[in-house]
Amino acid sequence: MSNVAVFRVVIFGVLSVLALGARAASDSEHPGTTPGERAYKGAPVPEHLKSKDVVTPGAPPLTEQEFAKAKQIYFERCAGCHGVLRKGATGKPLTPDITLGRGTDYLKVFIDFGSPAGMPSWGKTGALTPDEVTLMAKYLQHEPPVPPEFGMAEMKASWKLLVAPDKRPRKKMNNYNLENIFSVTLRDAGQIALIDGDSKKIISIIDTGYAVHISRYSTSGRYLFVIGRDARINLIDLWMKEPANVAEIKIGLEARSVETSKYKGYEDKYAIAGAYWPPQFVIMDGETLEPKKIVSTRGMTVDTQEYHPEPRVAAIVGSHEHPEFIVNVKETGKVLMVNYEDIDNLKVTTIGAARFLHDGGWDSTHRYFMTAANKSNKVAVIDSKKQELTALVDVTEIPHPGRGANLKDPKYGPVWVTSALGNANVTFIGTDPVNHKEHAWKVVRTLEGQGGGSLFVKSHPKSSNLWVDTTLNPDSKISQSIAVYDINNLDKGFEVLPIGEWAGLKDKGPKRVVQPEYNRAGDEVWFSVWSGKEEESAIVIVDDKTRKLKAVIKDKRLVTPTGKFNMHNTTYDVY
Ligand code: DHE
Repeated sequence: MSNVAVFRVVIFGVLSVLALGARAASDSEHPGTTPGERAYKGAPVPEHLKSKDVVTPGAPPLTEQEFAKAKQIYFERCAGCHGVLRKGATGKPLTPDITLGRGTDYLKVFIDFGSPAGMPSWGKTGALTPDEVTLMAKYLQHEPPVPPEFGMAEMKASWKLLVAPDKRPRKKMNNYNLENIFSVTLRDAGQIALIDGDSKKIISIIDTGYAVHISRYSTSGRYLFVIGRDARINLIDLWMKEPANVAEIKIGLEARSVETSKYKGYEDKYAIAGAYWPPQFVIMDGETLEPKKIVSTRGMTVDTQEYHPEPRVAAIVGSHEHPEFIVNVKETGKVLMVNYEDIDNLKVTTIGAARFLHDGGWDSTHRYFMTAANKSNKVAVIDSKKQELTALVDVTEIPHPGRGANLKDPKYGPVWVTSALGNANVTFIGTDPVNHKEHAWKVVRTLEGQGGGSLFVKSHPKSSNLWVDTTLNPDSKISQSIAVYDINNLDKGFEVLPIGEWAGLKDKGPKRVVQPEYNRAGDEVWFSVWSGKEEESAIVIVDDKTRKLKAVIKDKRLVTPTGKFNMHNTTYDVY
């Protein structure tokens, strides 16, 4: 299978519960792909299983136990691509109006053998037994069970104000240099590690949500917000002697994004979180997480203008130009600019972009939000000042920038960079419509990286390096190393640093190298070396100037480290 085909399988078809700690998948499930790759699309949050079951007339009969088992398999393996309601996302729709017509035998063949469009061969590879394949073929002809909604009453019931604002310190009570603190996702532990970037020592390990995902900071840098895939948000007060949780809430059954208000005059005032299920976002008080306003994202798609019942909320950024949150709605392909000046009379500007909006970040001026519509192979440029779409830039297969990287291209001026999951391209887009008008919003340069399966790129205003990971590449040599380019000599190609090897881990493990992140000074780059839950992992720190190994952080508490969020760089959008 070609590299591109492998990545298609990985990205669009593969669901696994491994990285969420439920069940280990054997390597034979998808030859040539690592468990981490299989895990990437997995979205199995157990609470979906509380859904209401409907047995559909005309569909093959199933016992209660069979229905329950099939439902579990569906949520663990299929929902990430086909959607909880099976209306289709990156995978095809699988509602009974389609599946009943196809019938059990047809569906069995599809599940058994997969498709070139990216459906994995679940039966052939042994991931599902023949009985399970038959069960799923029957189950798909029934109405999709609908997980429960999660409104204000449920949010309020889950909300815990552990330390009220008036009981919190009035000044910083510790000696940490907060500007250089890192919040590190310990994905399978459901915790974050707070690491002091100066001493490189773990300050504390703090319990967070299930399969914890990302961290963001309030504008003052005092509060840390962490979101788990189970839609639990933890608010951590970094001024306490021992930073700890001061509030907690669940905003749905499944979520990925959290952000804070950044506009002048609203610093630390609001937080927002976006859910995958139910499809909605919620604005909360920034100091207590008290939920204030919930907004559903259900609605019409940007292109064919059909109703989509499950448009998930992907990346959210806080605008610097207006008192607004900018919210990516994935399946409808819309970017919402949510004005928080008057929450009771909420104004939302809806910008049509392209379907499958996922991740993204600011250009260097913090005016333009550059965001990937990944399955559409486009980067949307949103002008946060004028509140409009500036451009939709065509890129190659499956852009995945994280927040992207900003740098000054010697030939084309300021550019924003993304790598890709589907191929080795590292794509530069011009971002300066004033002094480099002819290059603005155009792909000005495409470098060939180590391979596909890249998740994150990173640079820093003080650095002349551009770092590109290849975390999900099926070749372990590539997934365990990093490519680094000299920005002033881009045609020279990249140097490869064996970060996984430098970690010196005792277990064999996958040692995937993921998400470069700079320290406050911009002279060190931190990488996670991400192995399995039972294996040793590490953080490897490289000197940015010399590209030599500077330090390795190893600790038995560092279980499956992935994202790392430096306080200064995250708060001020330095990347
Ligand atoms: Fe993420 C960001 C969704 C799997 C690590 N991830 C994001 C964002 C979204 C998202 C929408 C943008 C948030 C924002 O900016 O507000 N991620 C998803 C998924 O739906 C997906 C594909 C599958 C899933 O079931 O969750 C997924 N993500 C992963 C991983 O497997 C990663 C590699 C490891 C992990 O810790 O889970 C992973 N995602 C990250 C990281 C960021 C992120 C580190 C933030 C990058 C940054 O620099 O801001």
